[in-house]
Amino acid sequence: MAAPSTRCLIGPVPFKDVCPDGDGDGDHVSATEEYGDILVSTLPSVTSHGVLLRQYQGAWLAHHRVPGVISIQRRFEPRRGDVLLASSPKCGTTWLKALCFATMARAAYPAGAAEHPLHRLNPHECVPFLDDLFSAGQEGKLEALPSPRLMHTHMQHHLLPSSVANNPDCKIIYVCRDPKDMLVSLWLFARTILPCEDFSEMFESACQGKVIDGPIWDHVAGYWRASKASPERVMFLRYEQMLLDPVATVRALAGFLGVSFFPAEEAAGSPADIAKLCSLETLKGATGNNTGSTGAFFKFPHQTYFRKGVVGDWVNYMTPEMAQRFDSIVQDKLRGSGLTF
Ligand code: PAP
Repeated sequence: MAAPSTRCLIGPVPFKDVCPDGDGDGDHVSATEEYGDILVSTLPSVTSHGVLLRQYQGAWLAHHRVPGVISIQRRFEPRRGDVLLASSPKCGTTWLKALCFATMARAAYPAGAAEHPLHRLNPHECVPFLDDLFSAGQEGKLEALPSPRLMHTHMQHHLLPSSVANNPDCKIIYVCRDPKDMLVSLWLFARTILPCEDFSEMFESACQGKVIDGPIWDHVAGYWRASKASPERVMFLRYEQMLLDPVATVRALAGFLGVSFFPAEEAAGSPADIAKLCSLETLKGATGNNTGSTGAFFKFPHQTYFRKGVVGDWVNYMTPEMAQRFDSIVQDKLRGSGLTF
């Protein structure tokens, strides 16, 4: 198969095909070097799920990502047509990346094709993660991507630079999930490679909002409000609803992105092909997800991004009392927003 970067004039193309690992841009000193010790070490800190978190502008960010977030706020240059995926960790990021990539790039890469990039690459290798990229000083890699670019962030909405948050030419797709399932998924994921505390300890931190990229309620509320204010620019998805009807989700994504399926594509079963290609079952079995790892700072094996993918697994890790307590905290924090879990 020809290298996609030379074969396609339009994006998105798999990020890893354009910027193989280790291919740093060399133009910038790393943001960590630039802001790291001066600013970040003065911020309030806590350690949760094996990660040192710093409180920056109200959000609990991984220590190593604070410089990246500052750098995004100062330097990110959006392009017309950019699409930014946003999520709190463990809420369906990997799935959303796969679905949007497959939907947007379907002309170049038909979902039913055996050589589709999602068979050989992890979705995180197809869609760049801005927070890590900027922290590592590798944001220049983004310039090599043809438009429209498809990118991802874990940043809360209020942290986004205005050039993105208020840009009529930049769309945002957000996915959220029952915060109880998110917490369980996060704990199980983190402990695969990090020195994690007991679940009950992480739970206590989370109740105070101290969880990576949290507070969770602020994360969802920010994008919820933005989607209510500008539904044509900010799409708000729920993991649970996506699971109920993945094919309808694919159609909704395509419609939001302005690339609705043509009748001929519908007749050929393109939305269903995309949903199947991006299903947990297919991705779990893909070559690219059974080898290698992802992450500029922590290297998580690709397999760790795929587990059960169900609703309500919290029941196996939380007592009914814990669940009730957490639910009421979240409900309280979201009161008046119109958003409930
Ligand atoms: P990330 O933020 O670190 O990228 P993210 O992809 O958001 O992680 O979350 C992983 C969760 O999504 C896992 O949930 P679980 O631990 O409750 O099982 C994972 O199983 C689930 N997941 C990954 N890919 C898919 C998919 N294709 N369909 C449905 N769920 C998925």
